[in-house]
Amino acid sequence: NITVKINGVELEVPKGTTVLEAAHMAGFEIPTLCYMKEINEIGACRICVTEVNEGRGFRLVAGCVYPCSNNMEILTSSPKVIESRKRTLELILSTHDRKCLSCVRSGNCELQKLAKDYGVEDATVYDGVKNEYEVDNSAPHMYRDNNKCILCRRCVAVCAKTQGIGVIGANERGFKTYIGSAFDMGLGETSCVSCGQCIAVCPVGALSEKDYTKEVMAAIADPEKTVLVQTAPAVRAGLGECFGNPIGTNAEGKMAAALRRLGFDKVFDTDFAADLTIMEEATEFLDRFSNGGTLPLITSCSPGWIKFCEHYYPDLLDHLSSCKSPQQMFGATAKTYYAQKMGIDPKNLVMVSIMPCTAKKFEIGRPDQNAAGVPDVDYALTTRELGRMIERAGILFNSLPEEKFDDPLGISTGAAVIFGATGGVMEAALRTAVYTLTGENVTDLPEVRGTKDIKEATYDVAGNKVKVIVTSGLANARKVLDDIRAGKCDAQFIEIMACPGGCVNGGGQPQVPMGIRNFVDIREERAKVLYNLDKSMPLRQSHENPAIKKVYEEFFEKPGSHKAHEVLHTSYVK
Ligand code: HC0
Ligand code: SF4
Repeated sequence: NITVKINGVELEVPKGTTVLEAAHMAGFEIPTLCYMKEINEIGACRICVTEVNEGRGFRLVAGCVYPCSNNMEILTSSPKVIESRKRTLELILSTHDRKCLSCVRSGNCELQKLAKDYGVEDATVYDGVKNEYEVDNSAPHMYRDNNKCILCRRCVAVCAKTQGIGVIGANERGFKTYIGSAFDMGLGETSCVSCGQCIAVCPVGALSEKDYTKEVMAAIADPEKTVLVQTAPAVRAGLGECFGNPIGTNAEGKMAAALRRLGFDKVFDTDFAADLTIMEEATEFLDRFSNGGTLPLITSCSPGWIKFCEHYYPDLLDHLSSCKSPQQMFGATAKTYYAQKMGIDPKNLVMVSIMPCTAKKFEIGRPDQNAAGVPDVDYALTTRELGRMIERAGILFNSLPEEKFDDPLGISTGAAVIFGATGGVMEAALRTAVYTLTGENVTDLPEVRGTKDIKEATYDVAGNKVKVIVTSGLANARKVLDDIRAGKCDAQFIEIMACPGGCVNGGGQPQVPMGIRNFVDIREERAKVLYNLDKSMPLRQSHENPAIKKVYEEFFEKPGSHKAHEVLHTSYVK
């Protein structure tokens, strides 16, 4: 260990600790714009400059990458530091669009906060020539407005390193530098998988999802339409953050209340369809397992992962489960079974889903997702879009009562709610597969939980060895897929989610400032909400869901039936 003195506070830190980390340990935040721990350590934005003295007088260094040395003195907010950071901000703002009034990030923009904190009263001091960019809206899920980009390269790093995709990078040089795709293609022409991880880490309003809140409000106001809403498991673990609640707040009850007050005719839960997915997917797994089908079977509910597989591993498509995702199963069931039951023409039924995900916007437009002859789902909004709708409607979220979902498509089990965390789909599927084979109810399977990059476990089920692998984040998925390709994978069942940590950390979840993300594992905090909900529920196995039993009795007959295949399954594009 070495000793450092930070703003007069003496502290022992391990060798190799950066100035930024040491300051954090001592209770001081050093602001950053580009720095992402282990992902983007480029010391480029210069917002983290800090004064250090290593015996030869104080000088400014980039705190995010500069290592502490023994007896170093550190000043994190001296007049010189403040002045330097302020000048850097003025320079960044001199080429920035500054349309902050209505910017989608106004209020949680990291640049706006720093401009306020550092008293940048005149953002025009360094104004001169400005580059002007056209907004890229070619992708199905998002737009890029480089007029607001500050060249921090967080998006570039997350796309290349966390997701192993790398479809964005810096084009041109010097003052002309801008972030885009190779050959200046629109993002929609590249192999972008719509995961939205780039949006989740953007500090400003340069990247954002395509917003369909106006269209949804118009549908609600249309007396001809019955508007149903479903909410993904992970949304309840993130939505509270939009209203100032701590990371890891369970917002389920207030969310249901808010949706009702927004005017949705029925407030349903994607969790119902997650249970339905388990019935279908566990059946598919057991069928492949006992009848020599293609193994390992790989889960198919994460549309960013599906697109990734189609683009990069088309030779492995036979491994994918044919199950539609719960979002799509929900829409398909609502527009067939529920519409029939209620005597509503599916054409007048509008299905809105609230998702922690931006790839769901792409998924709703995929072919073969129209069980009733109309799209299974009409609008997929992100958690953030729902947050904006609630705010715009003047609903006081934090004072809402806790309400419940509507029947029957709001009934679910603990197995469904854990879908939103990495390993959850696997755990839920195993609960039902084990029951089917042995008649035993198992609940907690800790081996597949948690945020380790690649998790493996082997279970003994009725005398059969079943090996499973769970991974999330597409760079991790590549490793598993390369093993399958090389014939080196001996697992029978694999769960893959596109976003690291699963849907709780989806590209549509509330943005958390990097100053917090670098020190708090948001994947874990949000996942806890889901595992606690699971534990608290009376039913924790998909096959015990009474509404699921009923929908099979009245409509699908049994899992894997002809009818189920027509409505709930799909195919993929090589
Ligand atoms: Fe997920 Fe889903 S769990 S992908 O991660 O399977 O988005 O939360 O809604 O569809 O249920 C996202 C989350 C879902 C789906 C479910 C699955
Ligand atoms: Fe890369 Fe995902 Fe962003 Fe597409 S959406 S550019 S794949 S990080």
